[in-house]
Amino acid sequence: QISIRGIAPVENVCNIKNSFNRHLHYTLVKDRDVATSWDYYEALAHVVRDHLVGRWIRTHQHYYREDPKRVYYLSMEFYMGRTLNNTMVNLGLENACDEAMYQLGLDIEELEEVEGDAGLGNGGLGRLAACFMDSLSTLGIAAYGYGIRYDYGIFEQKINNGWQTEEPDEWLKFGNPWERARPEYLLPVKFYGRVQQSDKGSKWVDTQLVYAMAYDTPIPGFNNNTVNTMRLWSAKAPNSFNLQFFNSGEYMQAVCDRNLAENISKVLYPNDNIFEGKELRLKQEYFLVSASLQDIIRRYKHSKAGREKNDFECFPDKAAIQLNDTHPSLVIPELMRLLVDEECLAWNKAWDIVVKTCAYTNHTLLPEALERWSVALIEKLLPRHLQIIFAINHLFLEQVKLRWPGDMDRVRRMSMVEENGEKRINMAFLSIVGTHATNGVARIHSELLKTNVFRDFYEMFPERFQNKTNGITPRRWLLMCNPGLSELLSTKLDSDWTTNLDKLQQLKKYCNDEKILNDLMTIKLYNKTKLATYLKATCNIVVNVSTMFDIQVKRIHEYKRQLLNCLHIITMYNRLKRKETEGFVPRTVMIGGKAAPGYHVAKLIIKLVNNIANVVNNDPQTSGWLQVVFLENYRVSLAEKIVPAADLSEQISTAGTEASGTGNMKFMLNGAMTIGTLDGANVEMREEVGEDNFFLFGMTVDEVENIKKEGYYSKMYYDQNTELKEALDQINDGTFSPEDTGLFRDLYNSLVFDDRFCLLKDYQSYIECQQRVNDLYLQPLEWARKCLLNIAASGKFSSDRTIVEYARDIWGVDPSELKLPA
Ligand code: DL6
Repeated sequence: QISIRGIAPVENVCNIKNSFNRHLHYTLVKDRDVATSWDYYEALAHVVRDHLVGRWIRTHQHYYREDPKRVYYLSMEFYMGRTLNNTMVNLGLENACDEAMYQLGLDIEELEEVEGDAGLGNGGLGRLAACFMDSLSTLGIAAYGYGIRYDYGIFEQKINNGWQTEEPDEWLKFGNPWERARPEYLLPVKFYGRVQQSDKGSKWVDTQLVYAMAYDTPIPGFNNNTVNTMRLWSAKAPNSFNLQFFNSGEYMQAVCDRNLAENISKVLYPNDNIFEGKELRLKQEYFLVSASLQDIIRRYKHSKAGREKNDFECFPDKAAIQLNDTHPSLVIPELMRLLVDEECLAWNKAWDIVVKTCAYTNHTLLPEALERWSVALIEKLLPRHLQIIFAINHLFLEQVKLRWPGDMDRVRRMSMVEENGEKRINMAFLSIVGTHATNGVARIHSELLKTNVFRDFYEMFPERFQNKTNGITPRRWLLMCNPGLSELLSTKLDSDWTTNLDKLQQLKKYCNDEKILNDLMTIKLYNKTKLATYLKATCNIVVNVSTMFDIQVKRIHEYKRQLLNCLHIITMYNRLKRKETEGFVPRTVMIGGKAAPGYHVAKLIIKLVNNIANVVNNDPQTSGWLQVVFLENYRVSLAEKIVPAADLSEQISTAGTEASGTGNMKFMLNGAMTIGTLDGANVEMREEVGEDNFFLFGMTVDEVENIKKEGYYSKMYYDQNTELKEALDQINDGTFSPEDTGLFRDLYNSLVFDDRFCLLKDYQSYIECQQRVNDLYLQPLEWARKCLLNIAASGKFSSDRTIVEYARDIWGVDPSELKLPA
């Protein structure tokens, strides 16, 4: 395989070597006799970072001078993964660094492997934020990401005897060369206390104080010298924390208790699509909101516009705040509090500013994921905010009454304050009312927002509802992770295809070019071999690269239906046991993903996959035909190895449950075929590539709705389908758990007697579709042709396209093609 890394100018290589040696010596205080691989990685990271600094400063000088409207992306998660390779790619330093390391007797790929992932996210929502940061910089938009610098990111998953166990993610253990702490800018964040009412207004008093300390990470654009900032907040106790202990002489106690305040940014909540309702999480959300808004307002007041006008009149013209799900939705009452209580604006004026400035992205329809905070908890932690939320709700419901006089049921349905059972605030309702735009993340999802969960709100504010189909950054998810394919594309397409991904369409004309189809298959085989080598080296798993790599990697969740995949594996296994091998394509099925630590069913699913693997992989009768692999500790850096190696991508959620999915796009871009339902972005992927080039199965959203309305009895499908019954009975009878025959009974019962996500109904259609996958794989050229067509049709799913749409339709800013000086 030829590398796309070209030839670097000699002087650059020389400079990099000098700089590397200087950092090893002065920054790391090591020589080559004692340096560890981490030292080498860190020295190289500093070399690369040095190239960022000038661009970073100049970008912000440029923003200060030009005073463009700023875009603020507030997110509780930024799932960044590794930084070194991405920075080299975006700055065009890859070749020179590669050569310099080579000349120093080091292997750059080995150094890259030393870096741990910045795992400050759970899954799709956090990774989307990371892709957006890359696109915002690449598009020259004056954007800032605001989040929390968790000391511990998403846990490390270990598999012990088939079970998931969690270990803390100590990502900061050796330091983080990419961030810059700003201890000089501590911002105060208040909690608890009470509200003092007087004729001068409301005052929040007797509060507990915590400081937010900024850590800045540079976000370079691709080849445009723009470097934006991701600012993450870390909690610091003030010196006055627990003053009563200091005063009473309990110095040790007082110092130890500083931890209580600093725990706010200690650890990421490891839930994906599940709302837990814990006080510490609410503290985290407010911590992000309060610190970020203070920073945003400070920047506005110091900007040209803020200084000239000296009021908030043009604040919405100068700042757009995007809420990544409802997690930062306290922005709405907090900005009201700042404008009304602190800046003394009239309520209506302030409300107008809040609505014009903020916008909300919804990422899920699952009821268990929607944030509904207990009123009692908000009252305790943020008493003034609760008053403000009540006032917002009151004024809003007055509008509802005016618009639909006498429709009290509608008023009850639309109240942000839920009164049945424990009183709760529905944060999605607050977010729709307090912003000028609400968007879903794929067309089908955005439609469902309007017709299902938020139907009343759509009727009230139809103009606020939009769609912004998700995307992924082609820099990380193609250029960086698949150099072989990138090189092939670069020889066939216009050179700017990485920033104009629609140009992948130009590939279409090669769909019958056998040479190119063969090249494509050679690249795939190379990527499969690389993954195989990695699996052997890291987990001692041997896989056969001439089998079909059938891959499902994503968080483990019932709605994503990893169990449907299991039913297919068991069905294949049973057929092989019956010697039905004719025309059977040997497969390696790989499943990976983390389960939320408190989600018992998800953890049981992981155990089942591992136990099935145990049985199938040790059966000499099926050996060579079928292998099952559970991929431990699935994360961004592992995805970068898996995605380019996939033949088949499994996107098999029940229609109407996956808001978008973004893994599906990564596989498509890297030339895998998709087997999937009409759910999330699958719908648009299929539309782009054409129905002949997508393996579709399962019910549509309407069919799911209807079958549920009519009364869905999954047991009927179990009774009627012998292969399905056989597989389920095996799960139940201990075939896969001989040491504890009842182990999977709960899984069996939930499928046969409840089956919330309709696996049994979709089983037959899935199995038949998998047969079509099998049959196509028997025709390698035809398979390759469809893979090529998938790559060619994936341009829409660049996050650059997504961000251009946000910029135009929601934020009112223009991308800039200006290349800043290096
Ligand atoms: O929009 C990013 C991503 C989607 O691609 C996934 O389909 C969706 O499940 C995920 N949603 C969440 C919701 N979390 N909460 N709350 O992670 O968003």
